[in-house]
Formats: sequence, structure tokens, C-alpha cells
Amino acid sequence: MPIKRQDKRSDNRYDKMEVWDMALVTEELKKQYDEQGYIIYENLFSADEMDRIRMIIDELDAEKEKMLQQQGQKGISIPSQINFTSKINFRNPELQRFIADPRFVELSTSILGPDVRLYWDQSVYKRPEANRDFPWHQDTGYAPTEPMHYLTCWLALDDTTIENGCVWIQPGTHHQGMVEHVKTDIGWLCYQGDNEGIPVELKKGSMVIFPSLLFHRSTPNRSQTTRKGYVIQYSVDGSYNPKTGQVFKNGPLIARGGKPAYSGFVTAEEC
Ligand SMILES: O=C(O)CCC(=O)C(=O)O
Repeated sequence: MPIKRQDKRSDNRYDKMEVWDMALVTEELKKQYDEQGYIIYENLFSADEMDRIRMIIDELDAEKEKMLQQQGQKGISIPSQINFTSKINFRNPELQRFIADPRFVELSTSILGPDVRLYWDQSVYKRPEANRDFPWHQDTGYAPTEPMHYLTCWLALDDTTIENGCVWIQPGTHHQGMVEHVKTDIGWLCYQGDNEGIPVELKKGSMVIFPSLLFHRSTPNRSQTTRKGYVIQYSVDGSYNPKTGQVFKNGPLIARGGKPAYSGFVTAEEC
């Protein structure tokens, strides 16, 4: 796959629509990831790619939302407000192919090393009725992992803005390691101080990546439409839960020895 040119702009964003001729994670960007805990890629995916992926996910979200309407809140998914639909790579071959796209292989191997597996994937649809923050947390706060650091990619299926409840991050907080989380009725919470962080507004097809230890949240959706994101996470192959010893296999291996390793659709049982 051709690699696109990286344009560094004053606001630490990198536009990928230009001519491809450089790596996605240069030394400079790796330094930024290590020090500040995030990289934003503008236009990493085309509008057509996003329309296709969003169309598939819309259906899966609608199915789950229907179930929420009938049964009420399930975990952190709240009917008419916020809907997390998990492990969707197993529900559609095109989605599974997408999470093994060469761009994800390049990004994840540059950050995690040569052998990478999908750790988790979920769509997060935030509806206009969502009137509360999804609370500050570290992704690692939801399930302990060894190694502790994995990679979160938050991909905008549509434009995400402050108004419609984009993700906010606190740069540098990954240096604190794993911190204590308290359980709330809408999710785990790791921070109750005054730092409001910085908003990460993303155009459709743009993506922010950060370590699983970075504090992040999302704010209420004050718009008239649903905010749509796809969270795709990668870990080193063999990553496990240190409490149970169970090795995570929530998706296919996407890289082995730094090279693409995905060779076709696998079910959860085949992972
Ligand atoms: O997309 C959101 O609103 C929040 C999602 C999130 O923080 C997560 O999946 O860890």
C-alpha cells in the first residue's frame, strides 16, 4: 500500500489526504505519542470508506438499540442515549477486513511491535438525548491487561464536534500508569478534578489514537443527530488478563513479524 505524506500543522494534526510518501508513525510522531499520549490523523479514511463502514454499523447499532429499548440499560449502554455495540468485527466480514487494513497494521506495529492482535472493537453511538458525560477513564480501567499498554483508535464515522459530544483527552496522563477507578451508574470514573482536558473534534474519516492509559471522556450530545464513532483497539499478541491469566482473543491476529497476518474471516471460536 502506498504511504501518504504527512503534513504537520500547527495544531498537532496530520493530514493524510496528500500524496503518500511517508510512514504513518515517524520518529517525531512516536515521540509525541510517548510524551503527550495522542496523535490525530486527519482524513485517514475516505468519505466513501466511511459511508460503507457506517452503513454496516448503523444496522448493528439499530439492532442493539432495539434490544435496549425493550430491556433497558445494559452495562454502560443506555437506551436512547449511548450505545456500545461490541465485538462487531465478528458480525460482518467487511468489518473484520477493515480492522486488518494496512493502515491499522502499520500504525499498530509501529507502536506496539511486530505481533499484533485486535484487542477489542465497538461502535459508540451517542444520541441527542445523551445529556451526561461518559466519564473520565482509562481504557485499561475496564479490564486489567498485561502488558498494561494497548492502543486505542477512535475513528469518526461522521463529523464529531464539541456540540455533538466528541471525545476529550488529558494529554500526558498516561504517564501516571494505571490509576484507581470508581464505579458509577454510567461507567468507571478515574478523575474528578478541574482539568477539563482538550476536545478532539474530528472530521468524518479522521481518527485519534492514544494509549489505553490516557484519561478520556466524552461530553453530552447537544445536537439534533447521533454522534457515531468506531473504537478499535490493538494489543500485542498474547496479551492477557493478569487476574485470571486468560489470554485475550477478541479478534484476529493482524500482524506477525511486522507484516500483515490477516488471511480471511475468523469467528470468535477460531481466534
Ligand atoms: O465514544 C465515546 O463517547 C466514549 C467512548 C470511550 O471513551 C471508550 O470507548 O473508551
